[in-house]
Amino acid sequence: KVKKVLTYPERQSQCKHEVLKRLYGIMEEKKTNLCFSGDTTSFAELLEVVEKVGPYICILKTHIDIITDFTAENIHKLKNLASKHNFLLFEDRKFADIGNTVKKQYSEGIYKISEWSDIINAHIIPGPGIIEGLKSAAGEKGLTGKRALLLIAEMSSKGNVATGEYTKACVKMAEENQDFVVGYICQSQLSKDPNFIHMTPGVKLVEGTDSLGQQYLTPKEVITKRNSDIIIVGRGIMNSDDPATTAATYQQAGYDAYLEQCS
Ligand code: BMP
Repeated sequence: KVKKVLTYPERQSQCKHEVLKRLYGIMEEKKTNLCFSGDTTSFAELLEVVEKVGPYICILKTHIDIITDFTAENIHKLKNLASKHNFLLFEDRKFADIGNTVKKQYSEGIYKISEWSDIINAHIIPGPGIIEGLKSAAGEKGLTGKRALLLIAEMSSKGNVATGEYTKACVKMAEENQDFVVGYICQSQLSKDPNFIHMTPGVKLVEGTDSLGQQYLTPKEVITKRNSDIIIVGRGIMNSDDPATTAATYQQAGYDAYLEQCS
């Protein structure tokens, strides 16, 4: 039987970006390809649930702008949880403006995302200037190599237009900016190059939809059929009665699927 994907240690040694090397290291050590999307409007609740699911995840994805009780002190607590449980922070800001604007959105304002989020993402609608702008903001804070960008190549929602030529243009832009772009938000594998990781949202233990266009695939489908690398799970964990046990279930499902892929 031919192995379909490289193992995490193989990818870690073959990729160039420091953030990606760290991520593969965490995935191997903690045996997890689970990213938890902590989509709550309460920072207090976010900290509480992350304390529980921290041991099972390699990344915490946030939507910092939905939080009503934002404080720098809470960011400090979140960073401490990330160190304690060894996971990366990914602010799902979906930047989508010209370079000069996103540069400020990334580093300034209330949230100062570049100061705490290891990973961010962006739409490619504005062209490569968006990548340059974000990269220069990280550079000005002395964070070159410590911050990385994912490009949104495909989406999970019904009727989205990130398909075909758009997705191809996204792959091209990623390949031309490997010093900062480390992968994709996508629905299936777009590249076999270990310098690019694939993260897939729209994941639940049972396939289905929500009432606002979200479409769900299972961890097994995402990892073994679509050859993605990371499963992103929000409500599947957040709305469960026991987030820790549920996160462990997703971790196991995702990791078993990976083992099946690389054995
Ligand atoms: P949930 O598992 O609760 O449906 O959450 C999915 C998360 O992933 C949300 O935070 C959403 O903003 C994000 N997301 C998505 O659902 N589809 C995409 O194509 C891109 C996303 O970032």
